[in-house]
Amino acid sequence: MERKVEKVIKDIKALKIQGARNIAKAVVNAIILQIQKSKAKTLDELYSELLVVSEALASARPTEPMVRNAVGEIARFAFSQIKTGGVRNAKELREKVVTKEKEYLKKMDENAKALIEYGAKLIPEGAVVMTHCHSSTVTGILKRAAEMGNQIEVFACETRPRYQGRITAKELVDADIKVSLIVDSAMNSFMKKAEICLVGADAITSRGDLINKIGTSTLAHIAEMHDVSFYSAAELYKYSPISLFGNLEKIEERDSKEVWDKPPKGLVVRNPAFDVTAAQYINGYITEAGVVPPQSLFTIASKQLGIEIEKK
Ligand code: RUB
Repeated sequence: MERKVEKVIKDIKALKIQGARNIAKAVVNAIILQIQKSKAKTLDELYSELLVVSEALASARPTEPMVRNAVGEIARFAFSQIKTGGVRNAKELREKVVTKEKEYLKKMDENAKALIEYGAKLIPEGAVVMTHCHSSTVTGILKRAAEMGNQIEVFACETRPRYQGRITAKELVDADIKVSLIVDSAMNSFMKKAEICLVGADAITSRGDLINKIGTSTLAHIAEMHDVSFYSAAELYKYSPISLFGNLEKIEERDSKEVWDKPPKGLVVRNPAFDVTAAQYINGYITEAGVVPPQSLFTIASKQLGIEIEKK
């Protein structure tokens, strides 16, 4: 494997690259790099190399369907090109895979742009917005809302143990948006001031449940108690097709040292990275296809991903 690709895997594991979109983009770019540098001489060799690198990149963080959807799509594309004679040799496959991956990146950007417009319009004038962790999609929406003249105020939860909320706070301060960083346990106190909650998404199940940074479900439950609307900004590629077939999305459990590096002997420290927010707490998903209720996401996303339910 290319050194730079190994470095991408290391950086994803260490959260130097974080957030589902950033991870998916890094993965697609890493595949482009690997394939461009590939010395494979035959179609089989190149296809195997693509599968090996895809598997290594996709397993760097387990709870990331956006990555799995991206690598799955390119592997299926390469396979069909080989099987239908769309390519005659490794050179042609290399070129087609790279072109397809570049188109994928472009599509991701277009999706994000469309989604951000819908999200920005959804935020009430001068609203106080609560958010959690760091989602590039959410900060994109907040910055666009401010750009449109909406004088929003944001409360960002710090998001222990890795404090990704600080990334959000810094990004918003740099964009001249009024923002306060709060400890996670202050969620309830500040929810009273909020009009809307906006979080990102790592995975969405066929039931419309949301998997996002640990603490998201707490935020959603508190929002419900205070009658504050709760939205998740998620490209349709975050939909997890495996959930349709009864497979639970695996919740990543990270190194306990992130919570306490030298705990007393015998103490068990748990560190799940994500939690599940039931669809009933979610007013809507802000997607590139518009703001959709959790119950419809499965249908819309399946169409986009080309998933067909078998008719028996
Ligand atoms: C990040 C996180 C984000 C989603 C969405 O967790 O939970 O809300 O990934 O981000 P981590 P985006 O920091 O552990 O990766 O909208 O950028 O895809």
